[in-house]
Amino acid sequence: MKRPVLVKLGGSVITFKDRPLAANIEAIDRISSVLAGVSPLVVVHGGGSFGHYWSVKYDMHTKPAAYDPHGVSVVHESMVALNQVIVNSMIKAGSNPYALAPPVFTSGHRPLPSKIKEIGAMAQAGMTPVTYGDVVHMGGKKYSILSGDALMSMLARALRPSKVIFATNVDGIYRDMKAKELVSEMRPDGKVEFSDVLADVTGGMQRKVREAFKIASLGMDVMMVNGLVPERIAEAAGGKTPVGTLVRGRR
Ligand code: IP8
Repeated sequence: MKRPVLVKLGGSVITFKDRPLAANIEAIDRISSVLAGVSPLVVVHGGGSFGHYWSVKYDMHTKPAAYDPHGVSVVHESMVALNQVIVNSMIKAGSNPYALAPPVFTSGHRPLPSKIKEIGAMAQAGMTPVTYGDVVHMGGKKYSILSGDALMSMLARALRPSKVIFATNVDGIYRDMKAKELVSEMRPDGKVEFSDVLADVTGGMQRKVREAFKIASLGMDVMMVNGLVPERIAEAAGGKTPVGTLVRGRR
């Protein structure tokens, strides 16, 4: 059995973060072409100017609370809409994507192990499960934003992918933000400077790095690459080390 590749497409790659509800179709299509050559594969995507735009408008966060129910609908539907763009692009590129909203395999923020196993089985059988950050029910009137980065850790823990790739709109982790000095390799306990990094509703780059460290601590290598140069995703998926930051899995 070949272990799957797990890829997160960050919102900064698949949408224009400074323009509400604007998908970066060109970037999505280019990434889809690359992903069509990767199998088995599981894809997670972020919210960018869809989910994050509405989460800010409705003041919704990762903290479980009784948020405006209308906001819950709007945020969720915006993610479904973005997911449709991605899935349709993947179909056009020749992949067999299968969209799964997080509540199919989670209860609140907790994984449903038998359901995640099915995701693995689907990937083995030639489908590409595609899930995304979303707003999820936490019980009663409470809801919470579950980020795609948190889903990455959850899926990595259960599926033990051969490669874990985070695609963002930057080349990787920088040692020094001002000098833009890229860290090509680091351990999950390495120091990272965050001062200049803007956080979004779910924590932006800081959360990504935290989740990458978590996954690396479980023994898997994590590659952070620039998704606007999709060949780097292909190289990382194919076992090469492209321009980017490799967070070495703890052995
Ligand atoms: O972009 C959050 O997912 P992320 C999705 O992976 C929403 O943090 C609904 C804001």
